Amino acid sequence: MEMTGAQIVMKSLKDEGVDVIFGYPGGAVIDFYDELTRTDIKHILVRHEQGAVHAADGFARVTGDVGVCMVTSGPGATNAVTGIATAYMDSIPMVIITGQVPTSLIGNDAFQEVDIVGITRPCTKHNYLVKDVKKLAYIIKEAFHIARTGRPGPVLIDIPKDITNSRTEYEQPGEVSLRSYNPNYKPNMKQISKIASLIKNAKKPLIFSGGGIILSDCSKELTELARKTNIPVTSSLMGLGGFPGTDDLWLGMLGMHGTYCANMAISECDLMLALGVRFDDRVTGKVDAFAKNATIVHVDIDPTSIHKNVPVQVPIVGDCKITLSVLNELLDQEKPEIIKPERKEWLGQVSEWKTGTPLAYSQSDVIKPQYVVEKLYELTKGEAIITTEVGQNQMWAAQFYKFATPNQWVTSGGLGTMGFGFPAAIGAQMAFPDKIVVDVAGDGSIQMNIQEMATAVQYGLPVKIVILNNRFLGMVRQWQELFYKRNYSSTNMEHAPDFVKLAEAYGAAGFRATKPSEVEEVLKKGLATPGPVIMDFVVEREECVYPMVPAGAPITNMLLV
Ligand SMILES: Cc1ncc(C[n+]2csc(CCOP(=O)(O)OP(=O)(O)O)c2C)c(N)n1
Repeated sequence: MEMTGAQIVMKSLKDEGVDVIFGYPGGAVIDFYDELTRTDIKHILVRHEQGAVHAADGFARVTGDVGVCMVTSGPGATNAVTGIATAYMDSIPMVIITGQVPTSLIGNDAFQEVDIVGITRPCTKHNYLVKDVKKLAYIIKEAFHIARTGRPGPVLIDIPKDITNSRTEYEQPGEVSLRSYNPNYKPNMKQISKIASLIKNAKKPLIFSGGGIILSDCSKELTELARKTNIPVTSSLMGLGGFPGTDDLWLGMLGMHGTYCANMAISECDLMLALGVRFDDRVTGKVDAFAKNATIVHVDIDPTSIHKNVPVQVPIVGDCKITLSVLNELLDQEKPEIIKPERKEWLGQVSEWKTGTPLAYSQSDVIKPQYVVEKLYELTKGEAIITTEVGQNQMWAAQFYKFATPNQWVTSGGLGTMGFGFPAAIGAQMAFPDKIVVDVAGDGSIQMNIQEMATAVQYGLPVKIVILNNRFLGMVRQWQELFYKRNYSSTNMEHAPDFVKLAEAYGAAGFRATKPSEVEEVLKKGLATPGPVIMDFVVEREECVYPMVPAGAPITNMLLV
């Protein structure tokens, strides 16, 4: 059957199982938008292209599916770049469709022309400029395949306007086969038996789990392994929720704002099982001092991440889920007492660190941000999907909300993008209309994409925003306090909108708490109010996130409360 490029795009999206896309129209994509009305694909019209990409990203993070967004050429495409880089850094499967000027005008400085393929080459897993409408269907299929397989990531397809409205005989594309791209899922069996014997002989073993555990959907296998072997677990920011935050073996997050216990344990362990992690500098601190007594096993789907930042003794390239299932089976063949020793000394030491130096903050007559997160955890019974902005708000959410399940924690870990949380929450809420979705925000970050309030209102998405309002760019102010002699250069944010009125201006509800005694009441009211809500908590201005490891220091050098 003959079809236009625009029709092929819609058919291909349907064939990939896409039922929602986030986007913003313009001349170069107007044919797609025209065609969209003849499909049952739901389109969410955001207010800024960055919002569209973060929303598709949030959708992908909570569902594990590919998130899809569509933006126009030129400024539409460049506005999307921050979102694309955010997804790339956190390995999130996404397909971004951009419009492009007609093929004949490419390179002519045409109106709204930009080389988005060139611009996004370093921050996409792969990208395409479509030059032939006959290849369009296959390219889309390939893009989805690349986005969701191996180490997932964003894939961009740039489609010139003439390709969109030219016609071709449509043929269902065959299976994707790429000579140069064959991710290796199956781990080396010998290496896995090596892990089993290392576990048997280790006195002080530790599991360090990362975002790979969430992406490969193996939280169950990880939990089984830890409980079967009595090995304590810590994780990176991206790994939160991969292991139940309420389990006795859970030590909390490690790294710059990790728990005392996790940072001590990683420094003292003799065996580290690093699963789906990339050894970010926020985790390792000074690399030479990182886990220097440990034999490190590193399992990752991406061969280029192995030995990249930290030398490892047992590298395993493969899928975490397959690796852990095989390892669990192997361990089951051994006597239980060998596999699950009491580990009295090690677990005793770990528990001493944990109870001796827990996450702490002091109460006062001003609202403490940590208290707000603790109350939020209590009132949502730990079951909400939590997205965050970036800064202190993100770290307090990571520290004080105990994530029990994967895909419940949505944060920009790699790029650290302010303005991510709210649109990501919109994407998450689209995926799960009946779940409670809360964006924990700073007063600075929320102003970066607050315009999406109109989107939330238009589509009736009941996202709740909890602003920890310190009238500062808090995290930068904290660095200035601790390392720049309190020279608070350009971090004062006293001039902000009245967030309650702002919510109302958009047609949403707003509540404010200024005293600790009002926190619970405002949270209860905010959570119970239908539709989108802003809850503005006027918190202690100069509260700091602790523990804190100064940048580049060994992670045992923690500044405590
Ligand atoms: C787009 C972007 N610009 C700048 C930064 C640098 N930065 C990191 S944290 C931070 C402060 C965030 O302030 P706020 O949103 O008020 O949150 P708080 O730290 O006070 O919780 C800044 C400016 C960033 N991460 N992202």
